[in-house]
Amino acid sequence: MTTQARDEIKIGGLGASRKRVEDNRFIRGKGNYVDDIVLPGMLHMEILRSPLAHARIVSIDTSKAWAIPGVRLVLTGEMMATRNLAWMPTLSYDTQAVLATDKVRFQGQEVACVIADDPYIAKDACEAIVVEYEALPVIVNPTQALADGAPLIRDDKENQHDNVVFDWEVGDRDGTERAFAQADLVSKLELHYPRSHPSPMECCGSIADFDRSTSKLTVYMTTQAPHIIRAAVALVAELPEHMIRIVSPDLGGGFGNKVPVYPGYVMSILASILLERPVKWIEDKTGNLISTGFARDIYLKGELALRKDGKILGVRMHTDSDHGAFFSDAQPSKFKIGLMHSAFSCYDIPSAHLTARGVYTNKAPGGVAYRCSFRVTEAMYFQERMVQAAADDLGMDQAEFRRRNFVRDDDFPHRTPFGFLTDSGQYGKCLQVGLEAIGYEDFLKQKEEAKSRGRLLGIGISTMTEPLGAGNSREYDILGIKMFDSAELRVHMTGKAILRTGAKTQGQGHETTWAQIVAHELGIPADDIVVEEGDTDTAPFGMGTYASRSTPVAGAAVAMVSRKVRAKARKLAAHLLEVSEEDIEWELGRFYVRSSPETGVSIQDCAYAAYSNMPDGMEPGLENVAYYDPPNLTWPFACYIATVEVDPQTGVWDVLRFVAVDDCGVRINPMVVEGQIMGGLTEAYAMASMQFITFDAQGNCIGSNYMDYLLPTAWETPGWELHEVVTPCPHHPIGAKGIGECATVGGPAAFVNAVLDAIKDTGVRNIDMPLLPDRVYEAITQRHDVSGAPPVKMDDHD
Ligand code: MCN
Ligand code: CUM
Repeated sequence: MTTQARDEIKIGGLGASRKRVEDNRFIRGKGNYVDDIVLPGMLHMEILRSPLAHARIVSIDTSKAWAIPGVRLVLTGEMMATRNLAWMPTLSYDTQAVLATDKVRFQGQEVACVIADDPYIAKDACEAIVVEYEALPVIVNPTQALADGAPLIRDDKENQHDNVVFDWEVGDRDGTERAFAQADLVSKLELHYPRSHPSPMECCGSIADFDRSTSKLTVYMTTQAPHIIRAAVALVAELPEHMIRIVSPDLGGGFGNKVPVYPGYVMSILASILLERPVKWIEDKTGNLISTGFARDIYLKGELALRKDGKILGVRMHTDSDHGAFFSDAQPSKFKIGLMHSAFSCYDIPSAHLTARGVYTNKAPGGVAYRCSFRVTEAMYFQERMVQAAADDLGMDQAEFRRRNFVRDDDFPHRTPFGFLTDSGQYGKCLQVGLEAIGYEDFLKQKEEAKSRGRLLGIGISTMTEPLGAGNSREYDILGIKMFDSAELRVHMTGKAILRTGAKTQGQGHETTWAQIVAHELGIPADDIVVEEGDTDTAPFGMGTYASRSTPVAGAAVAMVSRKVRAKARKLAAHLLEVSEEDIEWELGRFYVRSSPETGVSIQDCAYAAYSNMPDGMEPGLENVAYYDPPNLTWPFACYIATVEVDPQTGVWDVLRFVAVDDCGVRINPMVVEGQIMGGLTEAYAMASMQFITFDAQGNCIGSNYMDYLLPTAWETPGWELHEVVTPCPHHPIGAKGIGECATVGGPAAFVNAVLDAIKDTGVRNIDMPLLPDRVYEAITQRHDVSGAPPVKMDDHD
């Protein structure tokens, strides 16, 4: 029989490198970002921020600000307190000041805000506010926070008598101790993963619009999780949920920065309710860099118990994480240090134990997330740095050491040392593809040869599997709300369709890729499907986009809702073809009679029939909704290999080549996947080589603008050589795994391992990121480890 099925690639189905439909408006300058939205009668809000990192507020005099023509409202913490809004709950069961009342606890903290006719008046009025501070001693790292007699940062909290946020542990303490007792060798490493900032091009902002006549509150805002915001506003501000509409329009990048709830959102909402006018708040770049969504800032200590033949017997880890003044990490509520314990998941290790301690410091809230599935970036960086150090300590080839310890292809499902369940992967194969692509053996020879001429070449490998796709509602929730997602599909009479999900694209291309899943399931051309996300009045409930959960969870819901629609279309087809449903077969885009394959109807015929010719008793229309609760996380795998040359005279290092082998299961859109990998690797390179955001001893944030906090341009960025391996996810309806964060998670260790490999003869075990030339030079010439932990004395190396 000759099939009449639609050609899947031609209709933009699974595997088609379809051009991103959203780019049609972006490259024409027709994107619709929060700041593009102008409402009638709209006022503007600006925030006054604290210049000091730790100080008691003696007084705030707003009289001069009120006197400026065009000023409509000046808000202080005291006024917020009368509405019970001076403090708000965080996503990690802590509280965070909306506007400071008693003290300021980090530089850049919100102290007051002004709402005025235009943003310039509001800014001038902020400057007219007089705040008298009484400076307090400042804490900028865990050592200071934990020292005897350290000043108490969170004296607002009853029962908080020190600066410890949590003390937490996971794993098997006794079993791990036994493993270490049996070890031939123990390999140790200590390092600091520095603070970094997601720094999307678009800063945060909101427009709150409260309409007294309808009691409806509409908020346009930069959020990756609009439904969570709606729930938070309903619960915290005690407004009825059906009267709240959160709209997240086009986002100019998120990278995790747009997950938390920020004071600016809350203040614009309260101001709009008080003034009964729309109030717009648009953050500036410095405001974004100093006060929102920092990531990392964690001290890691680790030990691997090793057998002489290279087998890893056990792993012990301790982390001290710096959370800033408020514990506002966005993470599943069970886990205090996110999914840090996903470390070493790709290796077959009998026992592991992790202790984690979090502390408050006088810095902006940190640890939120930046292209990491809840601390996974730190976990994998640490893992791969430790693996390389251990191979060196054993005197074993680093590729061989990994190979010996990888979980084998036939050993799935596999329980990881900390108790996760991984379900699929071909780790050895990915590594092999990478080694062949980089020409491993040849490079090692070249390296030896270069050494004899005084040149320093190095090769760094990073291999990892990471947990992407937070869900499965048994184990994952945020503030008690279970992690699942949803999709709603409505097929119109002519076979065109609209799809909505509970996720929210920030640049990942959901408008393109979700339509491809529908095309794959229903044979409706992707161009005939419009995708909408981000409006809580129309989208079904979902937990939003972070932890690369969209494909694993919302994407699965898209497949499932398409299947529900197909099941109904099958009934319509049976009716049209006048046969019973059992006699109907499906091929892409078409139902046909099994005994007579030429006799069939298209999915579009069925859609028309759903509105014009349905069988007696059938509910009209062709639409459905699916809520999807994934059985497990998805576990993509990646192998990244960098080769570098280090200049011993200056410490400058260049990337010679970079090979990436990614296995994210079935790829919906290979071009979009490659874009995700290239972007992620660029961010990884930035962290490894140049991004530097730190704090001096007074808690001043150094790196509060793009002159100091560097983003790599096309000029500095190395070329990426991409390869793929496909191991379908066994539980995802189309076999896909997440990809959005892999390269940022796994990338940094490849660069750092490569530089340390190049200078291995110095005996240096660690240089903290970023590997600035002066740090590398110091390591080469002084032959000691180089720490980047704050406060960094800027003139140290003169
Ligand atoms: N995809 C695919 N095939 C797969 C997996 C994914 O074609 N097997 C496609 C998806 O359809 C989607 C994209 O790749 O268009 C990323 O999918 P996924 O891995 O599910 O990640 P999310 O969509 O959930 O995106 C979140 C992730 C995170 S958490 C951060 S942080 C990050 C990232 O995506 N922020 C980004 N990538 C970003 N890319 C851009 N441009 N902007 C951001 O802010
Ligand atoms: Cu961890 S940043 Mo992303 O999950 O939004």
